[in-house]
Amino acid sequence: MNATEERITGAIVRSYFEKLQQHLAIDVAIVGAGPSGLVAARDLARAGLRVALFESKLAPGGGIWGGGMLFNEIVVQADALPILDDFGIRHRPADAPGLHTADAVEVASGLIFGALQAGATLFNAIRVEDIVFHEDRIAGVVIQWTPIARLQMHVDPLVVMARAVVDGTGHPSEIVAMATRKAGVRIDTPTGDILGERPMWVDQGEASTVEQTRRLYPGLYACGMAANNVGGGFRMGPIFGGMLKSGRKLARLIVEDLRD
Ligand code: 48H
Repeated sequence: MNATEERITGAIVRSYFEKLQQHLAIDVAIVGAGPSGLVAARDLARAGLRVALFESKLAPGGGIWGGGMLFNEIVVQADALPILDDFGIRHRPADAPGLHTADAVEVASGLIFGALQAGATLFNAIRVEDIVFHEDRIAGVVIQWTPIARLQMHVDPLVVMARAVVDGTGHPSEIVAMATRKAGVRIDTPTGDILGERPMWVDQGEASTVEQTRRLYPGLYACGMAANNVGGGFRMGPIFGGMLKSGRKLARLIVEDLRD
């Protein structure tokens, strides 16, 4: 009979290995588990697609947790409340027409739980450090443990192949930057390149976040602040309706594209 210690380790190793092995070639790889990526992951998983989120931090949730300047409340517009409702996340009317508040910790944990319960798989503490580029198509992500990247250890990465790769990395749009800088591809913007985020203008930024959520190149999509940065939109601060709606729109687009 094995000692309990050995059985615990064995259970974790076998279970994680199985999870990883089932996600070496998937339908959708979402890079970044912020609000837009988490909403997209839930909708895509519910549509029956095999979805994995890769999050470089230990805790998924991106910029939700801190609310506005560490006041851990966020604001959501009325038209995005159905998305919070789908996750069972509570909200309250704010003392301002059309605006509601929600506890940032409940939103972050609720979105994470909802995405996983729907069937998406989340790999945390894993950083996407490169993309796979095959004959004019983004075909997967190159992954590495975050601590290895942080310590700058010379360790080669592994690869996950995906029919769709989503840049959900927030402000820097890291994955689209890799596509334009390293693969040299021209993406679907007026210049063929990333236009860059503009200063704060809430209404404009919220609208453009959703508008700019789209396919940028075969196999490559962006959502949330990454989409906004790519499309040259304004920033909007701690209001999250645009991020939630961006995730929902992205999932719909990918479901349509992958059906073809
Ligand atoms: C793996 C990575 C990598 C990588 C980054 O920024 P996020 O919260 O994402 P969004 O776009 O869904 O939400 C944006 C929102 O939080 C926000 O910042 C707003 C509304 N700002 C307004 C304003 O005016 O400032 O999350 C992105 C996630 C993070 O958790 C990163 O750790 C992760 O992506 N990430 N994960 N590999 N290479 N790069």
